[in-house]
Amino acid sequence: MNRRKFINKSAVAGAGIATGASLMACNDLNTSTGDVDNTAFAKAQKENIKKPSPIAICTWGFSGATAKAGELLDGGSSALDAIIAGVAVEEENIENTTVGIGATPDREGNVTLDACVMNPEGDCGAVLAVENIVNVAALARKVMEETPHVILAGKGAEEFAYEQGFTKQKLLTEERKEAWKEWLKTSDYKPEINIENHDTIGMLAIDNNGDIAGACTTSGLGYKMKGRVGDSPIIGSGLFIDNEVGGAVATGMGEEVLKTVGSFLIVELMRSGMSPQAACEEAIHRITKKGARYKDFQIAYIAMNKSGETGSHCIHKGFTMMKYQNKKNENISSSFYDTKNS
Ligand code: SD4
Repeated sequence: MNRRKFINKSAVAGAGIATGASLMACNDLNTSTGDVDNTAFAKAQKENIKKPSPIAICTWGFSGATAKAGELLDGGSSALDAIIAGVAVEEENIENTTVGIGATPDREGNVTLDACVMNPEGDCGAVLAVENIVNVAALARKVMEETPHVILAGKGAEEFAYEQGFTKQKLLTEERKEAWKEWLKTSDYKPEINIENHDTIGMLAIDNNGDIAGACTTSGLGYKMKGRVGDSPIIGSGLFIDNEVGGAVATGMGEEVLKTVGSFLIVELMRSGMSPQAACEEAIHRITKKGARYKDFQIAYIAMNKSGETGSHCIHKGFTMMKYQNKKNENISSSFYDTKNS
């Protein structure tokens, strides 16, 4: 058996464990190409999975965001509409120093925002390093729906926003300006674990139809270099959705998420049979196994699969995930890797 066929057979076995032996028969190898017949697999998976009642989960303790998304989902909104409205709560929250208005600037004093969205059809949109626009997740959705492109960056994204009717708003508040001036005295770039540099909101939702969408929106790391973009608007790293399988989203030190394409990895691990929890743990392990550097940064993942199971895992103690389902809005402490130093 060649290596490719062996991998395909392993994937078949994994999927069988996860979703029942009845699926095994549907994962026939196409003997001419050696590929798993994914169409048959997806169809069987759909038929076998009981639809959960709508769920919204998000990174950190943003209860207002999941409450908003949950209320919309319960009222029959699509997962995409619900998450755009949900994350907007934090984009418009002046107290959140890592998202939207009131965010921490780069080292030159400019607030630049990154965001992306993915819909159940597998389409995506992203905006990078955008200034003067608050609701950048909604803007990323416009890129997805109104342009032939996936990513718009900088001035181009900002100009497109005005064409689409977004208003120009000053994102740097007096408080953040003062804090930045204070920072300039040392100019010490040192993102702190679980402190204000890590409050990105990533949200995943499953709606009444059982369809999954996701969004991620952030100002990135405080006092970053001008032009720096992290993982959050990069499809596959900060966010990934496959409506046949589930979704995942990241928060924390974006450079390390980018190097391991974390969210795509989690979705692919779930496809091969892992639970959302186990898949998040493996994605964190891919980072921590590289060496002791992980001691200096936090990364957290949350994930959800098609049957509504959720999971989260992070490097250091202190990360929480919000989960809304059936009118219950809970803040759940995440499991973590570094039990020795946390
Ligand atoms: C970034 N991942 O730009 C983002 C930062 C973050 O909470 O998640 N902050 O690297």
